[in-house]
Formats: sequence, C-alpha cells, structure tokens
Amino acid sequence: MRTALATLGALAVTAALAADFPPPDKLPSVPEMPSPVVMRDGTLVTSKADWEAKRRPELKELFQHYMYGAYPAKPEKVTGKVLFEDGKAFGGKGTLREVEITFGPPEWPKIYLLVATPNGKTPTACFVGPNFQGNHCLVADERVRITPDWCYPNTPGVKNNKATAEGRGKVLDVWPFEQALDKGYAVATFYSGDIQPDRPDVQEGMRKTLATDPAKKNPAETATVMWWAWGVHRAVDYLVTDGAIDPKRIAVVGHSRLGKTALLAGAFDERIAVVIPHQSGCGGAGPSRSNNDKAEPVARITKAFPHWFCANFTAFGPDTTKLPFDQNDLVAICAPRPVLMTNAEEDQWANPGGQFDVLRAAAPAYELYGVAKPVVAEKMPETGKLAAERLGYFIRPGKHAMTPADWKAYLEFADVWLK
Ligand code: GTR
Repeated sequence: MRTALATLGALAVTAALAADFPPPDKLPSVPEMPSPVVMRDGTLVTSKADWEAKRRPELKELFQHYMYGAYPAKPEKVTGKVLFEDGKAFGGKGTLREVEITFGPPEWPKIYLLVATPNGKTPTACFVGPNFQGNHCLVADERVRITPDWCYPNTPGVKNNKATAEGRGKVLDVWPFEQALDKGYAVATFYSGDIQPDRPDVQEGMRKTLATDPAKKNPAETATVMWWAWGVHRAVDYLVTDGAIDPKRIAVVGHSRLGKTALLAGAFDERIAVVIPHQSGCGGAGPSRSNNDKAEPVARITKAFPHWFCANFTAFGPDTTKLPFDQNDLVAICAPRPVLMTNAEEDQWANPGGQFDVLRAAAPAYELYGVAKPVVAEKMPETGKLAAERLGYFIRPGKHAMTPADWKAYLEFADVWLK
C-alpha cells in the first residue's frame, strides 16, 4: 500500500510541473548561466522573502522537471536499528556502529549506515555521504555487513559484480574515519547501491517502486542521482535522532557522481548545514554551459550514463543554452548554507575552472540573506590553499580521487562553518 502512495505522490508532482513547462526544444536560448535572482518571467528578485516564496521553489521545480526527475515522496516512517556497536573502535578513539534504516514496505531497499562518532565529545558535527565500495571495504571490522547488491567491478574483492569478504578493509583512505574523529567530527556513510545500483535499464533498487514501463519513459521520472540524494535524506532522517550527533551540524559530502548527489542532496534538504560536492563535474558543480574543451559535456554524460538524469535532460543534446538554469542555480538553492567545491588540477574532466564560475554566479542568492561579505573569493585560490568563504573552493595537485588531503580541506572548512 505504501508503495502505491509514494508512487502516486511522485507522479502527481511531475504532472503538475509538466503542465507548465515546454519541451526542451521549445525553450528560449540563453547563452549565459541564468541568474538565480531572475524569475522565469524576467522579474528581478530583491528580497529573501520573494526568493524563498517564489524563485527558490521555481528553481526546484525546474531542476526536477528538466534534469534530475521528480523528488520522490518522503516516507511516512523511517526507523533505525543498530546492528552492532563497538565503543572502542579506532584504538578507543571512537564508537563504530552499523545501522539498518528502514523506510518502506519490506520489499523496498534498506540503507546500511556505517557511523563513527568520537568518544567523549558528543553531540558532534557529522559528515554524511554515499560511498562507491560498500561499507565492508571501508573498515576491517568483520561485523560490517557485505552488501548482496550489484557492485562496481573495480572494487577490491568484487567478483561478477558481487562483493566478497576479500574486500574487507581494503579501501581505508577514501573515508578516513580516524582523521575526522581526531578533529572531533563524526562520519556516516552507506553504499550508494543500497538505494539504487548504478545500472541503466534495470528495474531494481528504488527505481522498482516507480513501476513504469521503461519503453514509455516519463521524461521527468526520478533518475538515479535523485534517488541517491533521496537516500542521503533518509540517512539524515536517522542521524537527527542519533543522540551522539548534533542535528544542526550535518555536512553532506560525496565524490564524482556521488558529488553530484551531494550537491543535489544539499539543495533539496535544509537540514543539511554544509554541502561539499567533491570533483562533481558535469551534472554537479560543473557548468552545463562550458567552454572548457577538456571538461565533460552534457551530451557526453547523458549518453554514457543515461540513467543518472531524466530523459528531459538528455533531450537538450549539445544545445545547453536552452537549459532554463545552470548549476549556479542549484548551488543558489542551498543559500545561505555554506558550499565547498573541492577539485584536483589533473581532473579537468570535472571542470575545476568552470566550477569556480558556477560558485561566483550563485552569489546573488546568498547576498539576499545579508550575510558577511565577501560571499565568495574574487578569483580561484592557489593550489593547496582553501578559500573558506561561505561559497568555498579548494584545488589540490593530483588526480580524480577522494583522499586524506581532500578530507583535510573538508575538515578545515567545517572548522569555520560548523564549530
Ligand atoms: C565519469 C563521469 C563523470 C564522473 C565519474 C565518476 O566517467 O564521466 O561525470 O561522475 O565518472 O563518478 O567517477
């Protein structure tokens, strides 16, 4: 029964939006990134009240309709069950637990959230985000569950897309729990495939609940990045009830496709206090209107990963000037909450320079809140130096990866905005 309700909820929203929005090829061409503070009808937004009542909801509708698909209904009830807890983890520095989060009828997926909190200093600020590998790869503890779902083939221990015990503790530096605990922060993560395995054209994970005929695809159907973001929100549902964590100091973080997810999750949930899309690139913090020829274009991403976004986004093809928004508007939806874009010099595919332009073009929405200036740095900071303005930026040497050097920047930024 609840499956049916949630499905109807998502469809109703989509229908209301579709009635008002023209198909992609009928939209006017706008060469520059559309300003967050100008309504679709051209009205300039000059107050926080109009931003919150009119423009922000308009942008949220546009992003659902033309890019990520409908935001799914919120589950009626979310429950967390602690599967195991170790109060002396990480050499006694922290408590590690794995929590099974249930939010629907028995046939729906569940989230398995691995949570590390520092001992003796609670409630603490907490980073939350999805991971690529499965929890069992991130710590050596034998009690951590091995996911039975589809897994990425390049993950240690994975055979025929299934995780095995061989992967236990083999990926220790992507989610460096101890590094965060030492600075007094908690970290919570779950396998993205808990919610939605990263495969096109399969009815599994949460996508199964939509029960639509893939051949007659609804052009604004909830797509995979939206499902992942929605999954982050279900983790937050649990975290705000966990006594060791301060519900007002939750930061979302994710890498690459999961960085796109982190930005979307931050934009669509005001309980998230700080938003950190790491090397998120096209479809995340990178501009869709880009002139960096080394960066991933929209037409390429929608071809290679057709399931990440809804069919309307694919329909723009190479003409991104018809998009009624750009990613600066997604960042703007987060206002006035801090956003940190983190990058690497050799990762031009993720468009580090274009991301900085996006950050700057989001500022007008932040300025409506009368927050301290400057909201964003004038120019890209030097490599290795954190620009810790409310719209923050960091670029390090090296490649596409989430590393302890990146966590150092996240933690420094959190010290500014979450202390
Ligand atoms: C790439 C994709 C990027 C990025 C990356 C990743 O192949 O083109 O947009 O998301 O995958 O997630 O590692």
